[in-house]
Amino acid sequence: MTTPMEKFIKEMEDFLCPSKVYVMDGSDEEAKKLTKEAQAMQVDGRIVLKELNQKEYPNSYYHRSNPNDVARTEHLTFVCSPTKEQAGPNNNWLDPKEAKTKMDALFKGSMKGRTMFVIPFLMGAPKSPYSKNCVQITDSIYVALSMRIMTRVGKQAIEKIGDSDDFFRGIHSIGDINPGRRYIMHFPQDNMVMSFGSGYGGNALLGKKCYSLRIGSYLGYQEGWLAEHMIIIGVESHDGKITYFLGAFPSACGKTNLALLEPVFKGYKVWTLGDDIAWLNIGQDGKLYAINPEAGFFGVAPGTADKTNPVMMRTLKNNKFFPTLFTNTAIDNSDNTPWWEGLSDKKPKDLTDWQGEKFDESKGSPAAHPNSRFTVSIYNCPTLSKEYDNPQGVPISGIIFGGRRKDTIPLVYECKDWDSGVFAASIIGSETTAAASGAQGAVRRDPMAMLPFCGYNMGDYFQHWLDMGKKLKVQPKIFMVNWFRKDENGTFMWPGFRDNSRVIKWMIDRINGKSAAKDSEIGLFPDENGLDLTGLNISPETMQKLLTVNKSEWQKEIPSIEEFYAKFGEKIPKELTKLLQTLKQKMR
Ligand code: OXD
Ligand code: MN
Repeated sequence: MTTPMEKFIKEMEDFLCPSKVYVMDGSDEEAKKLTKEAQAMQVDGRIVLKELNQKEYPNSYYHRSNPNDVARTEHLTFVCSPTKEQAGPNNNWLDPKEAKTKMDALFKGSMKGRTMFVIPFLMGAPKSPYSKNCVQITDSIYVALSMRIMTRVGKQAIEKIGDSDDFFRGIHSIGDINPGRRYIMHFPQDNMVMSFGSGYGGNALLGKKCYSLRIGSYLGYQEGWLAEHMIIIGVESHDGKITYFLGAFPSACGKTNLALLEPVFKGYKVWTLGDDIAWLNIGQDGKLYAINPEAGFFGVAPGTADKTNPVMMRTLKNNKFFPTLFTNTAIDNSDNTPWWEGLSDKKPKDLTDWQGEKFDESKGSPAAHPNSRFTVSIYNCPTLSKEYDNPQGVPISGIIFGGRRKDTIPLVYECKDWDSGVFAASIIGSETTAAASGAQGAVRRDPMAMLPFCGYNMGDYFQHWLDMGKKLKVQPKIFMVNWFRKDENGTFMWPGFRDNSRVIKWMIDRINGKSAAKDSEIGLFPDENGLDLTGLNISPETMQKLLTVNKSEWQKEIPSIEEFYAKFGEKIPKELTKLLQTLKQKMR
């Protein structure tokens, strides 16, 4: 008997016309074989993988992409639900029939002369009741190898899927890497994504943003759970107790640094469970539980260094899981190691830039692409939590939301209850960065850091958050943070990085009822002794500025929140409209 998975593979083969079909088993031998093949193979006029210095960076390989394909392309990303209203103003929408016709025309015969890789994979641990079955088709060996790092690929997935028809279908082809023929189309009702014309992680590793967030958020809405753009960490305090947190920040706001943080305090330790995506379910005990559906990090390289993220540097040089990939960084020719801005204070003398040219500083552009990335297994992370594979996930006590704001938003405040937390998260604004193509530095509203990733109408999504709160017997505390405030001279006021652990320590004290807080118009602030600033050279005036509500800044903020809410019309839950009115009155 043919299983639904076999039927899908056959249909794809007949439609895409590859010269070969290869079903991945996820073994180490397979990874070695594919890595070797990729080193001998040219795609789009470039060798797919080059070996890096194996002593400095064991098991590491270098990939350079087409310069037109270096980031997520939100304007080419569509959610094709039956109606435009279901997709909401937060998504580009196309009628599903029209979208399929368009994509079929691009895909038909697109794999001629290429290998069609079939990647059976799981999002989540095999024994988890919350994990999901998936199959991706791709004609990119780079994508196939990356998927093996980022998800659980192969036998375990094939076994779990068995003869079931219940699996996500991801259809991907790099086509001719032409932005004019590039689309990432989501079909939430069909549990399917079709992605054409890009090999970039966020567009092509379909388990990541496409499935785990856009399709996942829709499934969560249907099934009573949440798919979120969040890190998961366990923070061990001096008493040995571990408090689990989620953290949501828009792309490139230091999420990965926070996920691998080394606290400044003795006896404190951060255990890492995830740096990008969390799936949240309500456990039998009424608490919120989180799993990380992914199995690797796809992190931004620039800015990663021993000073800013020593644990990630150790992860990248750890050779346990094979291979680690670096994409669009520069290369230091003196020793064949990857290099990026921020890695060392001094620039190496002989660099090849991310486009393969000899680096010429006088041109004024960076050597590594600002969105250059590493793809590395989470099992290489020395601070990986022993609960990472726990099928039930970990119980969450605190949720941290933040954005990159030079003004308005204080360093930290605690929301008074779940609904105020949902409100605060629904109005997050952040200055845009290089993770998505388009203008950089403008403030855009990015509720829950999910604006580019919510696979349905965000008004319904807000309601779903409020409803989840009602179902929880124990609601985690919700905190808002902003590590990025600047003074009048444009200098960061808070040191950030490891010192962010001071803020987290206060949160743990709040969770355990050990620290008082001061009330304000927006929520609760640490009182005079709340934040442990031992050993930090920061003036009381700066702390005062970091922890106050500036009414005139908020007054400027409110119209843009109103404008954002207005886009969703009646879909914005009444509770949130009321909270916005209250905020407005308080800021008068
Ligand atoms: C990412 C992103 O790649 O958020 O994680 O853009
Ligand atoms: Mn992300």
